[in-house]
Amino acid sequence: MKKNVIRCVLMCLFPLTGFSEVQTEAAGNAATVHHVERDNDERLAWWREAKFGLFVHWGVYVVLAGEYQGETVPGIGEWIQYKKQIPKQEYLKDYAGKFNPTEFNANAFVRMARDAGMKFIVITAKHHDGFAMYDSAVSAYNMVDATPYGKDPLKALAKACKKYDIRLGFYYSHRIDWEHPDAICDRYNDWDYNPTNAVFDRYWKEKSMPQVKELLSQYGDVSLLWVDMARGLDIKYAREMAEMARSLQPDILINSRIMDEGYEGPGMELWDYETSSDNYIHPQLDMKDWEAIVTTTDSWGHKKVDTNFRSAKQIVQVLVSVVSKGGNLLLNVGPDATGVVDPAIQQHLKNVGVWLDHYGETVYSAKGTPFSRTHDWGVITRKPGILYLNVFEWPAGGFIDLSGLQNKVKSVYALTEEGKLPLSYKQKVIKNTSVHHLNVMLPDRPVSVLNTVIAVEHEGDLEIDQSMVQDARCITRLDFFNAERDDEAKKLAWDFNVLRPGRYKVKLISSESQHHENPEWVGGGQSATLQVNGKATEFVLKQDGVLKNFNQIPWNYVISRIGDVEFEKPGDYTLELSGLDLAYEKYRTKGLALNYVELVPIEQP
Ligand code: H79
Repeated sequence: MKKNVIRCVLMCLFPLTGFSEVQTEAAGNAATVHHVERDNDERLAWWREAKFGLFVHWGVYVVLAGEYQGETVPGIGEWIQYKKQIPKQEYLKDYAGKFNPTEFNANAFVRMARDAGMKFIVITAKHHDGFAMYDSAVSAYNMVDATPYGKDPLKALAKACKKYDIRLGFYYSHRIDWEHPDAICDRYNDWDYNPTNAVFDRYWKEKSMPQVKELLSQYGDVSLLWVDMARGLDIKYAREMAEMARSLQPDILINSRIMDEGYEGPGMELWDYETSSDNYIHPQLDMKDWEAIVTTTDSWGHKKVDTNFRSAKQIVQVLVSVVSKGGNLLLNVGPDATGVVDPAIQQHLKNVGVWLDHYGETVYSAKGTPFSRTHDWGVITRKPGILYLNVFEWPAGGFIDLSGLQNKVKSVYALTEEGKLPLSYKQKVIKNTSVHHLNVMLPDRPVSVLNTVIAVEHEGDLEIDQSMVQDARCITRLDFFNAERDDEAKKLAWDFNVLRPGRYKVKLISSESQHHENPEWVGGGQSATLQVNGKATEFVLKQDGVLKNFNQIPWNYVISRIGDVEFEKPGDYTLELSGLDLAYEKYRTKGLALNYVELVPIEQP
């Protein structure tokens, strides 16, 4: 049995009938991140402060813009050549041959990122199609030699980045290349090429390595080498590329996709931080050095029909959610064939930037939440001596309860455009325990339509008692990653301490699967057992509602009512779920992706 228990207490501001002993042990965190010695604190320092960067997917595919021979092609736009098996010669002549982004303005582009509050840009220098978006002497399949544009947009971008003090990184598809006959590997170009005489090593030596060398020696300082889809790539290649990159740009950062996602073994120290799965935000809290990559539409590369724009509010919520989990956000835009980002996205980014101007201290240089649990009203970030409560759901009672902050609070205020707005608060120790409890009266209404930030300044070094799991509305969350798990027996258990007896509704909140193209709720219809202190009830999992999910756009949370429970008197209880087919693997796509169980008090008549 995996021992990973959280002790928690159900309580409320309303009259309590009693308290019992609370054990104060910190919850473990089921994060699957590998802590390899990576002597990289110095070069990561800027990245840990920056928090927010712009990802840019731009290539020949935007000339097709998601349409081929009069048909709209579903799915991510930059894969259109692969999906429609477009021959290399046709791709070159009909699409590269018509790529003329005369409206591309590198200065304006970098200003857009800067004004959105972003500190770095990562642009596709070569995506899987193999087309170099710069002036490459290695292959004529490039922007200068093969398009009517005839210029090197990355040169202009590098110059503009320097001018505006924005760091630059290059995305380079190191393994997949649909142009090169020797790049035979998983998802290769099997419509033009026959693998019989192909030698991957030749592609590697003739194109992949030399092009990365060009990018890292002809564009000034390059802060990031962003590689993708290593799947099956021999570790010797990853090592060779990382070593070359560091020899040319000693301070460069390399993301984890330089090697197989699941790879464990010698060489793991070659990358600096972990990129999570596309459009996937880890459920775990405060992980070490990771990055979420998130689209602003449903595609990375521009598509005509792709107008499902993320709002400024969604972007801000994703950003602070990622920061609350210790990560950085790399937010993608896809310029079109003229070189321009959709004005709607530009407007949203501008609004995000204005918000960050006023509230950025909850983001820049901030660390993840110190709590081992999530909160139902929003997310927490922190800096030395200060916690930031980012309030997504305005609590009905007009206050926030926060238990477990053991330090003496010095002041509580809302950040506003006019400065600090002091808020009244009370701090006390919960009876018969050593757990501190903070009650903050919120302003009458949200201060910001995008995200209101409440700062809690405290004395001394932060000390958290993880034993409480409750919030202002007595709703109790039992997070998946805090459960005691027995995967073989399909059992999850949480021990907690009930202060306020009564009847509670039990809701199970899970996510739709992260499959990008058609989100799907996996796990409905299964029957399982809910057990509280030995009293078991069966339930069948069904969808009783959905919650818009600010964490894992574009997948919803699904709510399932699984029963009611009664806590007759104060004391220790165990809640157990058994028989559920759960998704346990890292990205949690096979089975039910359980996020948390919620206990919601049923008002007594
Ligand atoms: O660059 C963006 C994507 O193009 C790239 N990573 C981000 C940052 C990416 N590479 N691979 N994938 C994403 C996932 C691959 C999905 C696939 Fe398919 C499933 C490829 C073939 C089957 C999606 C569906 C694309 C074609 C069909």
